[in-house]
Amino acid sequence: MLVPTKLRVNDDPQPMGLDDAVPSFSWVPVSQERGQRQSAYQILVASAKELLSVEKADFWDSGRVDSGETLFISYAGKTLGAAREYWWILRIWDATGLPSPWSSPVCFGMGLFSPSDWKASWIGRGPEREPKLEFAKLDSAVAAEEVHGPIPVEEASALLRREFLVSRSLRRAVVFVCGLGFYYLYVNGRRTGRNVLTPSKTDYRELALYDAYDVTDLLHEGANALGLMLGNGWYNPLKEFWDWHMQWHGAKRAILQLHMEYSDETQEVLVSDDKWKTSIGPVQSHCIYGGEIYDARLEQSAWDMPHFDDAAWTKANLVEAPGKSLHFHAIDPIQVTEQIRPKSLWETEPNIWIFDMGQNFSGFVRLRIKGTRGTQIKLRYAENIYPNGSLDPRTNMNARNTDLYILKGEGEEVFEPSFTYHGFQYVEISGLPEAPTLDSVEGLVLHSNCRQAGEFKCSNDLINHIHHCTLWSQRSNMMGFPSDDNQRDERLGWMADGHLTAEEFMCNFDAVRFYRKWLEDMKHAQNRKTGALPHIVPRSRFIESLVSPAWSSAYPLVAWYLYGHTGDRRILEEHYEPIRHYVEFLGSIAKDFILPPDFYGDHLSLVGGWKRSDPPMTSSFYYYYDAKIVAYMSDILGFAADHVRYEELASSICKSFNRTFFDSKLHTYGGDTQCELILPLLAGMEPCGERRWLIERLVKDILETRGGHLCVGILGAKYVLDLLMEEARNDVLWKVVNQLDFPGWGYMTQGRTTLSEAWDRSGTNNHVMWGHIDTWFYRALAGIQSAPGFPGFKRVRIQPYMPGDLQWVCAAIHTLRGRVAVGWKQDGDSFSLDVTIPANLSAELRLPAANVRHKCITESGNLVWDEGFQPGTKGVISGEGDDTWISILISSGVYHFECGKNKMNQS
Ligand code: RAM
Repeated sequence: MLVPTKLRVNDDPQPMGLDDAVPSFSWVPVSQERGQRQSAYQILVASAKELLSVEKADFWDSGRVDSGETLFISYAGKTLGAAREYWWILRIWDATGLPSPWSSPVCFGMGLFSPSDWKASWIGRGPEREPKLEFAKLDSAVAAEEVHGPIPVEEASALLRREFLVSRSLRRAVVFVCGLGFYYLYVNGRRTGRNVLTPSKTDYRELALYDAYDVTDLLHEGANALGLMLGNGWYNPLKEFWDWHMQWHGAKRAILQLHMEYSDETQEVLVSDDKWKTSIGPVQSHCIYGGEIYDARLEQSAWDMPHFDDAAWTKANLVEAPGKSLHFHAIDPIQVTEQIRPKSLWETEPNIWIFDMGQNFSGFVRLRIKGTRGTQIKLRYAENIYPNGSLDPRTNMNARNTDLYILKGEGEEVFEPSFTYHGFQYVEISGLPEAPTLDSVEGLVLHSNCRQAGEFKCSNDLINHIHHCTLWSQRSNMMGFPSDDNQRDERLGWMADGHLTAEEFMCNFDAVRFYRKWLEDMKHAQNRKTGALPHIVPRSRFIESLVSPAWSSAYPLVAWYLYGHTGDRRILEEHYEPIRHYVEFLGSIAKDFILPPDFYGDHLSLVGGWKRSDPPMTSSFYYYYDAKIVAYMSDILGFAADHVRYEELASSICKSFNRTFFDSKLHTYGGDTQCELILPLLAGMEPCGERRWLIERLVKDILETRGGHLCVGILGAKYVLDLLMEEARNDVLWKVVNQLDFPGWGYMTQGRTTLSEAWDRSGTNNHVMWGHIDTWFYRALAGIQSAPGFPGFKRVRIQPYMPGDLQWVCAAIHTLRGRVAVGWKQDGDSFSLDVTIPANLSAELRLPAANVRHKCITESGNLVWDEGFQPGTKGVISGEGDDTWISILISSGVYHFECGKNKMNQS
């Protein structure tokens, strides 16, 4: 039997606040038996749990739909109401026509779809109107001050409160809220949800995001109170970081709407308006880069409870909306995902203590402390220590990463900052009333809480270490958008860092909502007139004169990767036009299909004598790659004319590219560097007949000239992995990956717990942009791939590369269609392979012929391949030369293969 599990609406297991009138439904069918396929499904949607039956479902009964599809089934029932709650169930039929039982009911809550659904006003402490500049200048608050005079920035957190009466029995209450930069919402003194630094950063001029919480259980009949605490976040930063790092958008502000449905079927809506009152909070100063000053003496106890005396508070001001639109926060929110106990602790000077957390991460520590009122405790965070054990904050650059806590002196006090985060391994604490212990602090790991989707382990410690470092760099840099680093005064959505690691992210985490949000950010960031895209997203600053397709092409690339990972056509539909427009923009600045040099080029390359934008081919390579992506997209979407047009464009770019960069006498590209070979070969741009030779040239340079080392920057380092894997030269990558000396992943991660910014370990200790190596671990060493032509793992390919000196690999990817797992072990001449393929899917197993030569393969005891005994077995030999494999087709299920000497043959 086949049973549906993991029911999701819009990729969310329990959404609350959807502002999509046509949500989509997905599930994962599971079965104990092999080869089970779904043949049909039926979905019911109702306005109440009790109505979930075929006779009663009042919103949608899809009827029995003959289809094997399990993802993104669009809602097609009655119009869903704003702020309403719905329930759904599902049953599926297997290939024999046997239906599953109905699933358990799952709830989904709708949000506020249109501006008219919002009855609330934006409120805050700032002036009603603030200097608004015309588009071109809006990114410069410094310029704004020149025109309008000084702009005040309130450094303290803002408190907003409102009391109200619940007059009768409540059936359901849901609140929709956005507070900028960040907010915490309290209901009758209790914090709602676990989100921190919420909502995720956007370009606020365009878009802000609201959260939704079911607060039914927090309210009661009688007097109730709502409290909001607002922090500056990315919205209202301190002046010292204007304009490049952080852009000023206005004073803190919030909007809130509470929908109450009573048991007697009546409804009431409470909104943010000028009936709210405001004060400042105990957070005296705060900034993402700077840190936080918290004066516990200024806490106003019970300010978020009813009957609090707010006579000294002032009326909240009605203020302008921050930007054009307000949408549901449809991305995994930033939350504390793990707690870490410090590894060691020492005193560097009298009463200056250093805690070593043993791991570099994003977040902060929670400090437990007792002391007299007014005592000041300082916490400084950094990635490094000096040889003498004292804190080395140099990689923080201009970010102070310092928190200050002032005690109120009332028993044990607990401090963790509210509106900042730090990238660190060490925290220095001074001012403590007595010597601390390891229990005085715990580390709180903070990031967008995307479910971990990858598992990887193998018998090689170095590879496990690189995987560990990649995973932690990735976790440190998922902050509502992919950030470059987590400690210095950047932490920005640098687009190359994001696209170079997107596929690694998709192996390791459930990436769908995260990247869908980032793609929306990119759409908003585009210059609608010219089609140009910035280098950093989200960000309300755009310097159009700096052209960097290597960064801006994150838009086409990430859309394409996400489509490949999910098979979700809507991604293409939603982003096709702006991506096409971007390619047109590139065309408008090209001369004879060649672009001016990329602003950054192969960033942090090791090629001596290169300047920042080298190699010169970088931008034109991306122009070609992007045009190709548009050609693929248009083909899938059925835009035939566009398909022809962009294929032709790609071919014109390619010709011009080779005329400009290919040296037909020396038979190589540009200066014959690794990167200049990798880029065109990856895209298949090389002139006819040159491929083998160029690949050999690249391999020779890596293996012979450089003794198994790369000589590339961040672009080359990603694409060399994809290229050589495609070319079945995993042996070369195996050499590269196992190097311990400079330059290599082994060198950059030695003694560290995250990936360094540069091959030579300079810059920060935590940049994720080299992390694509992890994708190679999953795709090559474990061999888990989505079969080409079957986006979204609709069909799986398992093709492990088993180097002689690797004993075992154990890995899995939780795809949207279920968990694909591979474990292999080799011992001398024989190996075993365990494979799990989710129900409803099939897979092609490809085993390198070299590993199975003169051997036989059994599956759970049955012969499936025997070189001497081919007839009747399932394996087929394919490929050519060194790249030959035995191909075995399998359906879903759990398999155990053994490969060894031709025992059967001999018996
Ligand atoms: C650095 C960032 C980032 C990179 C840009 C070009 O400052 O940290 O990693 O993309 O520069």
